[in-house]
Amino acid sequence: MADYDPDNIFAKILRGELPAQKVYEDDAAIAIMDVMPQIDGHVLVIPRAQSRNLLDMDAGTIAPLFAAVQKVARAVKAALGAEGVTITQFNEAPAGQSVFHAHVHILPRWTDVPLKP
Ligand code: DGP
Repeated sequence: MADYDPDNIFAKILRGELPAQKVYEDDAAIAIMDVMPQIDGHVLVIPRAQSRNLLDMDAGTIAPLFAAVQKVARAVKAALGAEGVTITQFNEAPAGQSVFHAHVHILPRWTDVPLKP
């Protein structure tokens, strides 16, 4: 696996060098609105720790990251009146990863609302 590159977009957002619509933060992670949402309310949870994806993440980063994911998913579901929540996470380009700082997608879901292609 390639090394972590500190010049990726999410690292720049974490450092405050690029803007983002931040909806949550704690000591371990931030949550921002996705700029290319697959559905209204699409949020990304991004650990502050420098990991390329889940595969190189320290064990100590995983628990607080997924605690934040659960908190944000519950809040998104309640705020938008969603019927469910899809949570996805991609590891390396062939698996669909395009930004190489770890992140988790939170997608509120409704029975009759498909994801955008
Ligand atoms: P992926 O690496 O495929 O898991 O998806 C990366 C996601 O990040 C994709 O849904 C689009 C989103 N994204 C890319 N650039 C930016 C950005 O500059 N700001 C925000 N908020 N989201 C971004």
